Amino acid sequence: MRKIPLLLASFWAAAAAIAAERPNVVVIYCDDLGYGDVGCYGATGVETPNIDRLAKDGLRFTDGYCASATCTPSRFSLLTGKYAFRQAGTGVLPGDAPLIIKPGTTTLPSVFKQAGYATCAIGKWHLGLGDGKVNWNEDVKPGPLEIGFTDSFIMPATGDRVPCVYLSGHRVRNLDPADPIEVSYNKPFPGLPNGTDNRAELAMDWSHGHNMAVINSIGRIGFMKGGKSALWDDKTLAKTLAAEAVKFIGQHQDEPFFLYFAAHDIHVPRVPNPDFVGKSSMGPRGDAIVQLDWQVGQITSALERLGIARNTLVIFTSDNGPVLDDGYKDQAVEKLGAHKPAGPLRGGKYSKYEGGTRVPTIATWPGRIAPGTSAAPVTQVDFIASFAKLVGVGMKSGDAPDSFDTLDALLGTSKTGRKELVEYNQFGGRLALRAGPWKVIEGDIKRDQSIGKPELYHLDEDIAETRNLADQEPERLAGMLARLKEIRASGHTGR
Ligand code: NG6
Ligand code: CA
Repeated sequence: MRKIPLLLASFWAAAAAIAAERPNVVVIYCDDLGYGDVGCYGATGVETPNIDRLAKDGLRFTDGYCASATCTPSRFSLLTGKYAFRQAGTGVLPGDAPLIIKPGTTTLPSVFKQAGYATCAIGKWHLGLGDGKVNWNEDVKPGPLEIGFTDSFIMPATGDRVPCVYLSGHRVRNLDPADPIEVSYNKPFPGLPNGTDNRAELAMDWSHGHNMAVINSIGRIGFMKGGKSALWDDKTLAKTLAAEAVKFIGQHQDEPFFLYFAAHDIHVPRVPNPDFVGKSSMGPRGDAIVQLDWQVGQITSALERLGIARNTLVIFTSDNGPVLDDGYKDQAVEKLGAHKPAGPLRGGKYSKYEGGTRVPTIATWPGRIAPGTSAAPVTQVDFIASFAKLVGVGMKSGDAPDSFDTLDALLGTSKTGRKELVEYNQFGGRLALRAGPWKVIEGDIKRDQSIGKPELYHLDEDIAETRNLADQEPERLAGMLARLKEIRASGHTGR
């Protein structure tokens, strides 16, 4: 036998040991949950014991980021490791949009699949489906199953966008072929109620938008006809998704699995189950947080009951920052009280400030991640490269072009994290760059012309981004803006 140099041999042994761990990985991806919306991040007006327990047993990040201040681009980046500004058409999608991740792309689930994992997507999808006009009455594909998931149970877009049905694998669940589904985002179906003409009869009034189809007495975005037996029930949505998660975990308890649990909460329309109504002091938005916490409890207690909690890494985080009135009159503003949805941060969903993209981020892996708090900057764009490392899968050049392996920071063994990261707001195509404590925000851009002034903040001294230091630090400003230009032009940053 050829002699293997000692150093190399021990490197291989270490790599094998890491790959051999093969923990289950559960990503609990919340919708519109703000930095200050849960107990362990300072929430008042609502209690979140299950989420707080994850933080107590695991690592709570003070500087965890999603990739964008809205849903679709954040999810795109999470699943592909690519900044969404690099691909046109990755903004908030209508419910009839084609799939924006090309089958064959290396994705977060495909990495786990390659490592032999069962991989499942449950909940909100919002990344498009099909490759043209979808026929909801046939196999709906490509979708999650074509980009690396072995199982899926999804809502096609959002709770407020048609079609309001679940897709189990390729098929609309409970569809009666005699009552086929038609969807349109520009033309109403004659004779069906709409949110403007039938406003007085709505169970929840809208404040802006959400006046097209009326489904379950709630106005939605987009028009839909048929599929009556397949419609979801808003009140049981969370319970349905949690039950699917528990089912998947039970079925795969004896093999490694990756579960992407994309909760609908706390996105609009906020229609919590009667079990949770009135359980916060903040009306439906707060009650939806209680419902979200309950779902977390369903997942963690299933892991414990099956004796696999110690072999499971749970990551809890959100797709973008908080919003109060997002188009329905659900008292989110009126009943807010002292609660601060974005905690100390400025802005929220749709915003270029920290409230848009800095989100609760918790990693729990009993026995493997030491409990505590970490100030290492981490971002969801890095999940793919980091987990590829964790499960011992190599990636080709060009895969996940903005994803860095920051596994050590995610597991808490390094406090370094990202040296720089991009925060993206699809509105105006603005980018922000955080490097150490500094953050630069590009001026607004319209038709390739800069129409606003860039801003510069020192986040350690001014977490609320109240003092724009652009004029005081012209060189730093110029340097960071130049770096952003480079990041844009280079086509990749990570790998
Ligand atoms: C907006 C919707 C908002 C929400 C958002 C997407 C209106 C007036 N507003 O256009 O309600 O659906 O899109 O949210 O229709 S996200 O979390 O999926 O990005
Ligand atoms: Ca969202």
